[in-house]
Amino acid sequence: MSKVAEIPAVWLSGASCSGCSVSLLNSASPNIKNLLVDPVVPGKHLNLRFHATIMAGQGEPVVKVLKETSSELPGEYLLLVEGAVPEGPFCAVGEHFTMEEMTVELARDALAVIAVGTCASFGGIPSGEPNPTGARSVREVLEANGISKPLINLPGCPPHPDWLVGTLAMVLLDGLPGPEDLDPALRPKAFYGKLIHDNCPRRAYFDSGQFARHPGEPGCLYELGCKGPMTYADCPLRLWNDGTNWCVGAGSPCIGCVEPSFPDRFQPIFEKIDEDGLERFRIRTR
Ligand code: FSX
Ligand code: SF4
Repeated sequence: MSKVAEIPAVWLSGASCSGCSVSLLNSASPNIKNLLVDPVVPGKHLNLRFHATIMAGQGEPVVKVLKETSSELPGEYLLLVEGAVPEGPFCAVGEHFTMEEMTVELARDALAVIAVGTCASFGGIPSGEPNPTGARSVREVLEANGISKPLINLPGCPPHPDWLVGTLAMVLLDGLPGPEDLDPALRPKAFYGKLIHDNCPRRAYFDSGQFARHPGEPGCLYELGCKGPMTYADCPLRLWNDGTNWCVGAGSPCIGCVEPSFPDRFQPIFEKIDEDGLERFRIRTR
């Protein structure tokens, strides 16, 4: 029987709602059992050594696994982080380490870091104004600590499971993505390369000036706060919940959850973005 290579991975959870984990658990193909137990791609299996929400173990023994991963497998493991990273005492891993310390320690010796979700990628909701815990994105924490590890951002509040599973499959098949595979916000272009607005089934309404005035009405949802014209993701093509539907398809404006501007610059969610919001969006974007 041919040998299956084990790719070690550890998953840290910072300031978040755990929706990123829940979204991953909803992965349809492969399902979560396939992902954790079977080879993700032929000959390569992901060995998830630590994930606080889904592992059976607890207490000191599992924190030991985390520490051993960095000391015994330097340069070999993937570090996945969900949630933003608050300042010292506001978030802990086990009883003796802050989220910040553990993120820095594990990132230093990782093969690469994957920020799962908008909170980890850009700060997201936990770092929204006034940000009392000083929560930062993984990128900010790495930069502040002089760590220049390969970093992939997979935003979304939460991210589509395919974006993570597909990225893991790409890494296992072809190795780490090159700069040409990522956009300036370090998102894989394969999933975040297209503007929502350009693939929206309501686009003809927008072009002909037919705007819905109330949720549930036909028409373009721009006047109801849709951020599709500023948001890059493949939701209208991929759909969610195993191809069932997506936000705009269900009558809700796109809230722009994959963008660095989310949530502060895209608020109020259900109001048309004003000129000030548009300008701030233009400044930070491509
Ligand atoms: Fe953040 Fe993840 Fe939003 Fe929640 O855990 S990206 S709050 S859906 O889920 O970190
Ligand atoms: Fe664009 Fe949103 Fe209107 Fe769709 S509903 S056409 S994404 S503004």
